Amino acid sequence: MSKSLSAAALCATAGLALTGCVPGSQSEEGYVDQVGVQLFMYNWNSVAAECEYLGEIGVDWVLVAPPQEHIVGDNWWTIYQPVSYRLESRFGTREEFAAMVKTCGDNGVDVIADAVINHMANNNGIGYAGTEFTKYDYPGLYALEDFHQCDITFDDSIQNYADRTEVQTCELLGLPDLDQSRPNVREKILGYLNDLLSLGVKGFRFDAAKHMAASDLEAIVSELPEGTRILHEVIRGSGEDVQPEEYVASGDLWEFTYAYALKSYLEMEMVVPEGQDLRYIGHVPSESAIAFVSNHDTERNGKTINYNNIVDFELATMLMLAENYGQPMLYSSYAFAGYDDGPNQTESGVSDVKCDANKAGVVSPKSSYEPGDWICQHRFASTAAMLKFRKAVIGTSVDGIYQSDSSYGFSRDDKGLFALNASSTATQNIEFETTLPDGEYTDLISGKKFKVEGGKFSAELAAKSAVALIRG
Ligand code: AAO
Repeated sequence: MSKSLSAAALCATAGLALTGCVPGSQSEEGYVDQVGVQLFMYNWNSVAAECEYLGEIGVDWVLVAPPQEHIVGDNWWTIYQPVSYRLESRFGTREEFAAMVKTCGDNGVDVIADAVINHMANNNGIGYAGTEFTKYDYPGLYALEDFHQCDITFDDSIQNYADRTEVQTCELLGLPDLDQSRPNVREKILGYLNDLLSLGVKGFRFDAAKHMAASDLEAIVSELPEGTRILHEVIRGSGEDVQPEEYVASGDLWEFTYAYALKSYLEMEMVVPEGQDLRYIGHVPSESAIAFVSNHDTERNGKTINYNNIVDFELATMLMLAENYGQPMLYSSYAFAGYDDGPNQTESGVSDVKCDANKAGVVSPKSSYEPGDWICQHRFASTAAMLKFRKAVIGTSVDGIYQSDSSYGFSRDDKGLFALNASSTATQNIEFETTLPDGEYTDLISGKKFKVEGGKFSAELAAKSAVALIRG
């Protein structure tokens, strides 16, 4: 059954007032021509092993997990509790990390490291590399005075996300909150980031950026070498005082609203609301936005499509790559039974990733996965096809938007055309005017030929399928 949501309903889905929904603008500035991938929980040797393929299909950067020493345990989220800035973790040693950065660089893939600089571990104990610590005391790094003691909430942890002071000085999930306005804290953070840069890392995802004052992050970033990439994680929250746009001055931003909208469109088998298109769903200006289908938090909290609906995951990824909003980030991960479940690991750390690839390096999507399976979404044939499409249409605009029933399509000037049918049951006969000149075109997804005649494109689209045409 096809359903359609109004633009206002979509914005409400994303937790926003309609007035907050502004067009994203495509610009030649920034990194909009690039495509990244988050390889979640891949150990360093496994990231290195994937970089040759990533380079071949045209992925520009890979986001790797936080590399610093963390608390011990099987849960995936141990890596978000730093104990020290030693590069020794369940993903490998400092040497393995450095070798991975080099291999990826040799294949034209930049490494961006997830930097957890908002807080330290909420625990007492011995870290993965053997560092002894207690909450608020991490030997050689930070002591009690380096942390905020907010004294606003009953347990010092954030209760009210609408309150800026609480969000930025109380503890996120009870994690001891570093005070980034202190010279000692800035110096230690910069020491860590510069150490990673010295190994060839090209940039950072600032984890929990919302919980650090934008001005403190600007001060830290201004001390880093020019050209260091910064990607802020600031989840847009309705009615919250701290909004993503505050951080644009010092880096790019994940646009969560875009990912939520993709889920709505595809799962509800609907077209994009009349008069709207996906470019109007992202709020952060296109040149500063990271568009994505899913990430490691949202694939667990139900806000975005995950591998359990692999058909929609694939279609959403295709649509994102066909569009021109922001810089797309692909996502690749493992199957899990419960929220906390980490990937398979042995005493020597997270097990190597094994993608069930054919000779061409391609992995086929499966209708179901066992916990612990690596999905290897980045190796789906449709992703490689869409990266080719993206390359062929780079710099063109999205125009001639077609919306009907469950189908949605558009042209990319005189270079390409993309169309999809979101219905899970019905074949759709589509026909629309296109800016493509008359002639024969190849669908990069199926390899089939299609014609544009009399300025119109027409096709029969099977349920849950897409075409991506370029000339030839
Ligand atoms: C673990 C345990 C906890 C324990 C803690 C300390 O699970 O029970 O208290 O240890 O002992 C990860 C895991 C956590 C784990 C943590 C530390 O996710 O489970 O805690 O490691 O090991 C907020 C932050 C955002 C953060 C997110 C999880 O703003 O930065 O919470 N994400 C990053 C990482 C994440 C990591 C951390 C930070 C910590 O990506 O993996 O945690 O390093 C609203 C707010 C958001 C808020 C969310 C969730 O979002 O706006 O700011 O994110 O709620 O609380 C709509 C709404 C929007 C809402 C969103 C999501 O969009 O409009 O307002 O839905 O519901």
